[in-house]
Amino acid sequence: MILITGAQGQIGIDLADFLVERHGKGHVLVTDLRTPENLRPDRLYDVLDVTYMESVEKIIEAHNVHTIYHLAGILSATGEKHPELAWNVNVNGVRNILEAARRYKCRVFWPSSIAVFGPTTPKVNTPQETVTEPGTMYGATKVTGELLCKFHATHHDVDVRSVRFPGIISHAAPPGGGTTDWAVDMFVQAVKTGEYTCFVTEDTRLPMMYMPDAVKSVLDLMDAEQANITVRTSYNLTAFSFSAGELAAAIQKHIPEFTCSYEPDFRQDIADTWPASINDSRARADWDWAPEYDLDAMVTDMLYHVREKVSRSEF
Ligand code: AKB
Repeated sequence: MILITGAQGQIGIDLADFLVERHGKGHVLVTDLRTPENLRPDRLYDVLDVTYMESVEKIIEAHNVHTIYHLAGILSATGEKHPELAWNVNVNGVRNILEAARRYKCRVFWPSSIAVFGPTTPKVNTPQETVTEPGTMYGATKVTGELLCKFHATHHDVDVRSVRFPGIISHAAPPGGGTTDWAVDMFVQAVKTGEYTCFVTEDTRLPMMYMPDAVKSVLDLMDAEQANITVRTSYNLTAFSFSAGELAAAIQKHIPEFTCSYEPDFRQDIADTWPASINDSRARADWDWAPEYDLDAMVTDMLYHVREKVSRSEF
């Protein structure tokens, strides 16, 4: 059985679709803190709090789990407001999963983030191996998680693989509590009201990726030959970078009357410490990583789907 933790989150919802399509409904168990209100008949559900080791082991044993997509986690903005929660869920969660993976011989995917980088990291074309001194608790939990992954891979032979995700743009599920959430909110407000007040400045530039590419990266990495995996902390990964102003301009090509204003809040301080662009040549070399969507293709597709959802009052 394949286990997904945090499956109701931004990545989990899309990843579950692909994994169910590929392996069949009976082979993918989606878990989260709560079961969703609208249960889908093509899903196997269970409740799992990854901070409890007993619960993690119980579910792995009961379902004969062999692969874990460990997505349960607290994002950067929420992590700054609730640092203890971020540490408990992100660090104790991944530690429990890795320890259980060692005992039950499971493969693991775990998402790290560009948040492992900080103010002392080179900001442009950030290399794979560089300074990781994050300025946030979220970043600290991701650096710790990466080191735990490397420890379990090298000392206990756990086949754990990871990528440092940039901001992810998706229409299936809204992000929750991230610093890059503006990139999704802007689409929804552009379609719904024609105006958006962005919480970072117009020239704030961050690495980003469209969800289909994020899902593809997870599948490609997990499909790669074990001998090709040379990074056991986490792979740098990106698709494109844009500033808030550039995204607004790209949306205005489709919705000319759209206006965007800028009122930076505490999330600006987080964004300012993150890279503007990422060097992901190692992922490209080791497992042929290549994104399919550029900025214009992503904007066109996002607007199509967001309009559909707004017309059905789903956003
Ligand atoms: C966030 O903004 O917290 C996430 C991330 C880049 O890890 N999207």
